[in-house]
Amino acid sequence: MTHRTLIQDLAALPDGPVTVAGWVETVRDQKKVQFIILRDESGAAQLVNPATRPSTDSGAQEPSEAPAEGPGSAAALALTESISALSHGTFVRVTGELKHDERVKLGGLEVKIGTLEVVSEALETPIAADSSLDKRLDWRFLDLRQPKQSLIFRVQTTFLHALRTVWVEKGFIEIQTPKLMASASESRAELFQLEYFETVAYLAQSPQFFKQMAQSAGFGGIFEVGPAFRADPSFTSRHATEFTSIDTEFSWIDSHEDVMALHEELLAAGFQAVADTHGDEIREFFDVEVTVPQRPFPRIPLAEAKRIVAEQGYVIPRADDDMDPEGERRISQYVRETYGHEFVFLTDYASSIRPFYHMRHEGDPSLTNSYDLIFNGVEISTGAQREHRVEVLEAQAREKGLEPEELSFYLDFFRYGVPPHGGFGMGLARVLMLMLGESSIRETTYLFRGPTRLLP
Ligand code: AMO
Repeated sequence: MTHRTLIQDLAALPDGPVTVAGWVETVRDQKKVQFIILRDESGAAQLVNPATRPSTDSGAQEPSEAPAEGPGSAAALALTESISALSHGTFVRVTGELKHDERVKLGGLEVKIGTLEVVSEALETPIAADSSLDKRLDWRFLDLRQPKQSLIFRVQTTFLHALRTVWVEKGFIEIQTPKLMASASESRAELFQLEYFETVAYLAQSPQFFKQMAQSAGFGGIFEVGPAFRADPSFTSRHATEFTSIDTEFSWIDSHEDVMALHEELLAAGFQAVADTHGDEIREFFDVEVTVPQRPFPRIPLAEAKRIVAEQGYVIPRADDDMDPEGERRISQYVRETYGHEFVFLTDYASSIRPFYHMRHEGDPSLTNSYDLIFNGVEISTGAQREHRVEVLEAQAREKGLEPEELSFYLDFFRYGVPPHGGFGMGLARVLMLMLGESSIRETTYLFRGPTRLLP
């Protein structure tokens, strides 16, 4: 392991010898002095070298007369030359003397370079600050070197860690469900099919069936953070063909109210951790204030939400009665103005627009015990109580045009005893996009996959 001090830790060290390593962000090569801004994963620092230039005087020193070390030495000359030749992005290892100096804008400290080792040289960067998003994605590894970009994934780490802490404290089990499946679990329309030896397989659209299986297995509560695939040909800012889904499912619920309560608890913990750990940096880089959502979040039945939006003069142009993105934006704005909240649960979706596995209202089968969670104008999640009575489940599947034979492995989960249960699925990149005020999940996905993007 290279012995090095992380740049963020320099501030706490006394003046003296240090080793730092990272990549060259800028070089300022002046006649008498050279400055390098060196960056590593933790921050940036200024390195300085008093330049030693080859003498152009006629009375130049003979090499034999040059001092063995220090200013004017052959080593000093070589160091100056190698700094002049540094290209942006080159990875270097530097030993030197740390000196705290309030006059240095960057962190109030500086490292006077003793030795500089070029570890890996960089070609000229193909992207610039004003490159298009598509070009930045082509060169994602270079794009991610910007502190603003890597902050997104540090925020993601903190967010997921906070969620995991809540689940683990509740005794939930983390599972990994297969991504190769023999059937669809959501809509057949968005299914990736692939050759699978003598048959075909499908990429999992969601862990839906397998997270429910864990309830049959008596696990009580489970969670999974894993990939989900949708053969969705759209190019919107919120759709990917592969995305990370945050899923949970748990037993002995009375209704979707219990699912929403866990959902609120998880999000409040996640936002609290992000605000505590990264609030200042997020303000600096994204100009956004991360606020911890108050619980309970507002809840509005879908029919009521549509009425509110219609009163504003917006008629949702959809035959299927669902909300559309503009409707989501408008209801979110209404909730912000009325309740001062960034989140809203839209509840009681019509059975006609929900999957067969959603439980329906006791006295009104036209409605389901389900919800969508809208955050700052965009749907981030769907949750529901599940139908656990096998004969009802079978009837609902048939009603949706599914053949119970196709689903027999899933229906079996309900034939051998299963507690009432529910859960939700939530798109990680969407949460991050909205939390950070970004305009697309392409920015908040490590490597975005869309209909025309399979690289890098
Ligand atoms: P749903 O299909 O609504 O529900 O998906 C849940 C959440 O996953 C995210 N999401 C997507 N993110 C990026 N690109 C996509 N193409 C995409 N599709 C979905 C969204 C969405 O809200 N099994 C249910 C969940 C459940 O009931 O537990 C399901 O998959 O944030």
